[in-house]
Amino acid sequence: MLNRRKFLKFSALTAPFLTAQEALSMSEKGNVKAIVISTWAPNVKANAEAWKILKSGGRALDAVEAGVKIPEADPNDNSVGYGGLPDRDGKVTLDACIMDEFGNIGAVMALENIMHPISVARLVMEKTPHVQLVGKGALDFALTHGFKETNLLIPESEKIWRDWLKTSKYDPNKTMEEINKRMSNDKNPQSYNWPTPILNHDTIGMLAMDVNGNLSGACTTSGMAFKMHGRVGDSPIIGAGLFVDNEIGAATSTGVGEEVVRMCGSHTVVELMRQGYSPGLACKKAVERIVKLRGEKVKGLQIGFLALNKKGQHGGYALEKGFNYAVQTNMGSKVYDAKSV
Ligand code: SD4
Repeated sequence: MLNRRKFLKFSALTAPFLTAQEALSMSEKGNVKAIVISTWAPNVKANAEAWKILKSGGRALDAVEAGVKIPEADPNDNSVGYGGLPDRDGKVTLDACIMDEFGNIGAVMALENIMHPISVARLVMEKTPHVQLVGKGALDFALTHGFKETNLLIPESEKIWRDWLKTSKYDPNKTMEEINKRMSNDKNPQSYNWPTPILNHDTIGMLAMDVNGNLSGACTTSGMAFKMHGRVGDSPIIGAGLFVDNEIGAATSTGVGEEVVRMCGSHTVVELMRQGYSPGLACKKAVERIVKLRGEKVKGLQIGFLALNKKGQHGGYALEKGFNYAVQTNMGSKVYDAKSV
């Protein structure tokens, strides 16, 4: 398990002008330098995998696919892929999407039993005339292309789901709080073998720019724990959970997807960057738009945006405290705390 404190933390500044932090990944003369950024601190591991490709001159698209496969296969990440918390029927259903510098897109939604939904999403993009496949159709497509079925529900997730069934209350705000409370009363909390407190929001949204200055992004998740079977959030929806415009920048989101879908979150962030806002300020403006629209309804919910522009500047902003993100450049790996409303 990653010790988050091992990493230097910086405050995510969001001034409209270029901040020291946002300048970090730019070269002095404005030459393109590769960079990869991901939602949530534990994804330094995902960034490191993506970086292997970027540093050897590889394509951003290949980097983001390889990068997000790390949490997809990690049972310690309870919001992504294998080990993800199930829906209320006890099924782990996965959502993922990918977008490249040419505007090519692919997504899968409510996909079951496949360890790497991001690779299926990429195949949807590259091998079909469509951009999205859902449920059984997505599974059949994956199997046709050689993916193997795996049971993604690990015993720890199943135990937490069975515990949740006792009350069956769906409240994205409180679900994890209640589980964590119960776990701390558990005589043998280590039986979960998970980091505590358990989070409901380790979805990975990854954005990368390669040495040629091209942008790509990927987003993959098991979605909100104990969601209705068949529910799809923001993560696999291009424009909501992810958006890339190779002229401007890229953005991704994490948190309660319903609120992000409502205002086409990631697309909004990219459009704000087009208007001249820095990545951090664009994310802030998007969060403020949600607050203006929804007011009390989003009180206590977490929603976080992360953005990268063509200059390699990055920034994030969230509704609630606690959102952080990981950055990897040739200057190393860092974790930043994003500011919040
Ligand atoms: C969703 N946005 O399904 C996702 C959840 C999330 O970390 O970000 N979890 O709504």
